Amino acid sequence: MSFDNPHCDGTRLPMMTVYDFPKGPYPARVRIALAEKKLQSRVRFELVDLRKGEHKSPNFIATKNYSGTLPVLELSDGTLIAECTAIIEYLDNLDGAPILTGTTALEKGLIHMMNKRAEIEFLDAISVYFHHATPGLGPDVEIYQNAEWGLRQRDKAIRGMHYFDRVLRQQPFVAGEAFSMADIAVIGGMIFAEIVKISVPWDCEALQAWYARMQERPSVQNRMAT
Ligand code: GTS
Repeated sequence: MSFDNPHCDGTRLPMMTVYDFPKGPYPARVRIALAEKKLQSRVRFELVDLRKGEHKSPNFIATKNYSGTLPVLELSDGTLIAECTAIIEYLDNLDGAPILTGTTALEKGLIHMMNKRAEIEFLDAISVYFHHATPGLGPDVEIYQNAEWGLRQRDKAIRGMHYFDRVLRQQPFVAGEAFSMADIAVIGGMIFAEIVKISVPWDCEALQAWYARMQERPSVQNRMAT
């Protein structure tokens, strides 16, 4: 166990490692959560180069994440937590004062529903489009592609944008009245949409206005600073 970072009260807290690809939309979710929780000084980032397929190497799959995806959080005792939602849940509850995942039963239920919906209907759909209907990570990494499936997922993601636009016409944040990990998941989708050049439909004004507000948050703006 390493205790590298002096805490403000002089105590030393154990460091965590994030296996990361800084420009990636999924790693961005964890970077934003770390900043919202002011935990950046508790982590070191270790680059896993997706373009070289390092996340699909037998060693990475055997020792870090069976699913062969990023990000992965490694605790100082070697415990591994993969999946953005699980990582954010852990980080948010570390200090016993969650601000991203809800405190009441109702908040938790709504946040988890909208977070999952953001993944299924938007972010994951764009990811499938990227890997199947564009060159993706290149021929050495993309060993199976199905362009028709990818294009269907692009259409699904655009429908998802219209859905979140309707949601955001009714309420200021994706899961209600407060910023949460569900907003972070939709931000991940917006980042991925920019990368693959899927434009936000012109009539999704509430989604655009919400994203402009999100981009003003220091956690979103400075997510690649570390
Ligand atoms: N369900 C996973 C999660 O929520 O963590 C998905 C993670 C994921 O797809 N991560 C991307 C990945 O590893 C990283 S990035 O595209 O955002 O940079 N993709 C590589 C691949 O081959 O799927």
